[in-house]
Amino acid sequence: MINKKTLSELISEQEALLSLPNTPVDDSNGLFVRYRNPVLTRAHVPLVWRYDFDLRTNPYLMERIGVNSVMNSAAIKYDGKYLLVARVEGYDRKSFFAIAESPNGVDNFRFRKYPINIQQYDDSETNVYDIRLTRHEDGYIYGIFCVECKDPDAAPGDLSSAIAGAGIVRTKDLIEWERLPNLKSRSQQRNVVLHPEFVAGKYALYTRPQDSFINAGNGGGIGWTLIGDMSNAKVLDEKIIDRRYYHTIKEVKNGEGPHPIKTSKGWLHLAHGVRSCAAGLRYVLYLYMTSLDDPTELIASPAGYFMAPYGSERIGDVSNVLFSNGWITDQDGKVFIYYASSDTRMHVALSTVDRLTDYCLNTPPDGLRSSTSVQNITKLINKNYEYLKAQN
Ligand code: M1P
Repeated sequence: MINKKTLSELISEQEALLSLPNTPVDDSNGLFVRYRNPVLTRAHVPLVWRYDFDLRTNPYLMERIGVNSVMNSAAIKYDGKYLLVARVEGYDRKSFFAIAESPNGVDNFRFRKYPINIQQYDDSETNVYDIRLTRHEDGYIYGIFCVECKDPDAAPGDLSSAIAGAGIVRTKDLIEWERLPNLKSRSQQRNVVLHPEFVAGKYALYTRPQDSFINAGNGGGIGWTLIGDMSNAKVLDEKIIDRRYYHTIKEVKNGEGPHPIKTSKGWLHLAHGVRSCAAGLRYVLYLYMTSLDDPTELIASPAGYFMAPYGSERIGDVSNVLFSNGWITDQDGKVFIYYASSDTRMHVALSTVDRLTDYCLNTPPDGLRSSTSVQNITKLINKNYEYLKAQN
C-alpha cells in the first residue's frame, strides 16, 4: 500500500528541509571548509512546480512533473542576497535555469516563484545548461551557457550525436533577460565564460574549443578570445591559456568554472579537470592564476586538484564528478565556492581570497613525473627539518 501524504504534510516536510541550518565540517586541510548539507537538491524545488494541488484533478496527490537533479549553478551576490542560478534537470532530461536565493550563502536557499524563461534562439536548440554569470563593467550581467542541438550530420538512427555551442543572455535586474545571438565559433564550444573587464577595449571570453560533443580532442585546453560586440560574438583568434598535459588531472579535458576573481596578486581562476580511469571520467576542481597586466599569462598553476569528490559526493547520476560554475566573494575576502557533486546536487565550501592565492602561489607546479613529485616532497621535508633544528 502506498502511504499517501496530505498536502500540508508535504509542505511542512519541505519547509523543514528549506530552513535547516547548515554547519561547517571541520576536516579541513586549511584551504577551505565544506558545509555538511547540500545547499540545493531536487527536494528544494517548489512543490507548486511538481504537484497539482487540486484533489479533483489529482486525487492521489501524485507528483506530476518530476525533477531529477539540481546542479551546476552560477552564483552572484545581488541586493545583499546570495543567488544561485541553478541547472534544474527534469525527469524528461531537459535542463532549465532557476534562481534560488539565500540570506547568508550557506543555507535557506529558496527558489523564486518561477524558473527563468529564456527565449529560444532557434528550433534546433534542444537543451540548455551550465550558465556562468558575469557582472561586466559595461553595466550588464551576462549569462553564457551551453546550448545543445542534435548533430544535423548524424547517421540515420543515431539519436545521440550532438553539437555544443554557447548561448548568451544579458540582464540588469535578473528578472528580464535579453537573448543575444549565440557565439559563432569554428569548433564546438562548452564552458564559455565572460571576463568581467574590458581588455584592450574588447570583451574577453574564456573558451573550451572541442573536437566533438564529449571530447576536447585537439582543443588543447582553456582558451581566450577577444570579442568586439557581444550582440555579434564570434571567435576569430583563440589562444590556449591553460593547457592540458599527459598524466595530470586535466589530461582528457578542462573547462573554466565561474569568471576569475581579481586579486592584488593576479586573476584567480577555478576550473574543472577531467581524467579517465577504469570507472570512467573523473572530474575534479583546480585553481590557477593569470597576470593582472596580461590575463592570458599563466602565473601560477599548482599541481593536482584543489577539491575532489569526497564521501557521498562521489555518488550520483554521473558519479565521481565535482563541477563548479559559481563562486561569490564577500567584501571581507570570504569566498563561497558553489559546486555540484556527481551531476546531482549543489554544495558550498568556504575559503578566503588570501588562502586561495597563497595556495596557488606556494604549491609546486606539476613536474609531470613521479621523480619531480618526490623532489618536491623532499624539498619540503628538508625545509621542515631545518626549521625544527633551528627551533631546538
Ligand atoms: O557529467 C559531467 C559534466 O560533463 C560535461 O562537462 P564538460 O563540459 O567538461 O564536457 C558537462 O555536460 C557538464 O554539465 C557535466 O557536469
